[in-house]
Amino acid sequence: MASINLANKNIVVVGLGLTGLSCVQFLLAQGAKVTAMDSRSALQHALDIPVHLGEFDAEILSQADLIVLSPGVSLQTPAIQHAIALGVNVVGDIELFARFNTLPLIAITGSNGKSTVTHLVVEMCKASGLQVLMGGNIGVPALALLNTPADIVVLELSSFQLETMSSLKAVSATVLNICDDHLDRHGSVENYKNIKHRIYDNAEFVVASRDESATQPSNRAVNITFGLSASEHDFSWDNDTSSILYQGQHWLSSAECLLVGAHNMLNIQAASALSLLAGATMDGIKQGAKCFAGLPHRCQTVAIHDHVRWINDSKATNVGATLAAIEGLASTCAGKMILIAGGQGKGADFSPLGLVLNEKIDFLITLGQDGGHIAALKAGSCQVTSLEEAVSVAAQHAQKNDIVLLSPACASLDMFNNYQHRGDCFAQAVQQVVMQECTV
Ligand code: UMA
Ligand code: ADP
Repeated sequence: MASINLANKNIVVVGLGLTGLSCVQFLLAQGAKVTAMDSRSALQHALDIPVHLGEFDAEILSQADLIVLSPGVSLQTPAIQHAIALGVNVVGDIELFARFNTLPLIAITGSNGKSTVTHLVVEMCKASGLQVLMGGNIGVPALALLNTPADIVVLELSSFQLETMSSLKAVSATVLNICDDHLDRHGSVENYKNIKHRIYDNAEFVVASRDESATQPSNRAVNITFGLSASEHDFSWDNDTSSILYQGQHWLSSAECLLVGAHNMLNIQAASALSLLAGATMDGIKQGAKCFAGLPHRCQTVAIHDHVRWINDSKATNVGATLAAIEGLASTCAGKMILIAGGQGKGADFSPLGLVLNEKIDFLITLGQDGGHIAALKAGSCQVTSLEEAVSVAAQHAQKNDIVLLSPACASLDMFNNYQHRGDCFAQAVQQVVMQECTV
């Protein structure tokens, strides 16, 4: 895709978080005339450009040559829609990145597993001797990666970022899975899926799940599939030997990997396919898969006390992630499964949790804005008002060989700054319970 001449263009950057700041820096370097906006009236900044705080100024937006929208700001915001109606072009940072990037790119999206697969791909490429850059939704704005020498860029992309992007050209791209998420922003799961599929538009190679048709593009073939079902050609899973197969042959046993759970075996398969198609070696891919121990707040054991395992899966911010955690852990649990869930549901339908809550969870504790909707799915569940109380109730019920799992199926923002804060509070509350018990 052609880069664009931004010199002397009147460009408004909306949202001054990580993305907005990276856009301002990039656009100024391109010689653009940059104005910024943010709804936070008390925002502190040191920018030497006009900055409008508080309600978005529709007049300024409608006179822009281009609006660069942060992913956290909805395209449906009335002042943005007004500007679009008047013919102003609106893009996100990933569109700007796509226009200026010159490196081969691996692009990853999906409802769950994005960060895990992104890190796996980075490890696999590095172990193959490639110099790798990583960014996107993972916390490093994509534009900050431009002009850094490397062999390949790996981007984690959210639906918010894909919604304002049309030119990305990946070597290999995937939609890992689709479940209800961000429906408060995207309206319907169909619209959410279509936005995710933009990642395939100009991709050279496509990686998708064999077992989940919603991940497969409708207008082109998938180059390598992954899945738990059998496949003679691609990556697959052999339950009898607990190993990943490639083209029907044993490739990597789960016992050789630090990651655990069926969902992570899928993540390894997807990352392997993406890396292979982008030029990584089979040896490097295998080495990367073996050495990656997983990320904090994703099915992370934070304490084992009196033979009770406490697991922090705070990053499970939607139903699909919680289902994957319960399915993955229940098979390893010799005692009872106690689940702590709830928070901000983002408009999701919780009913897919019903069966698993009743078959695999022995005791359910809920909290937060939408905790009541989850509690309603299982008789005898307990609703609490804080995470500390949830941990204390769990401690009263837990016995030898039990697992206490925080896997909320919801966003954290009703009670915490973010999922990391929620996970840290959980780990702290668990430590307090453990210490109290040790001193009794
Ligand atoms: N803002 C407004 N008006 C609004 C909404 C936001 O002015 O209506 C302002 C806020 O006051 C704030 C700024 O916008 O000053 C925040 O911008 P942002 O929400 O777009 O966040 P960034 O700091 O730019 O971070 C974003 C991603 N955040 C979101 O998409 C919400 C980060 O993903 C990403 O790491 C970063 O860009 C770099 O690419 C985080 C995330 O939560 C991890 N992503 C969501 C997820 O994974 O579920 C999609
Ligand atoms: P994302 O970046 O998409 O949020 P993460 O890798 O951070 O994904 O994992 C988020 C949550 O989803 C964690 O709770 C994790 O246990 C769960 N998860 C990871 N991979 C998968 C998968 N392939 N399918 C379902 N859930 C998953």
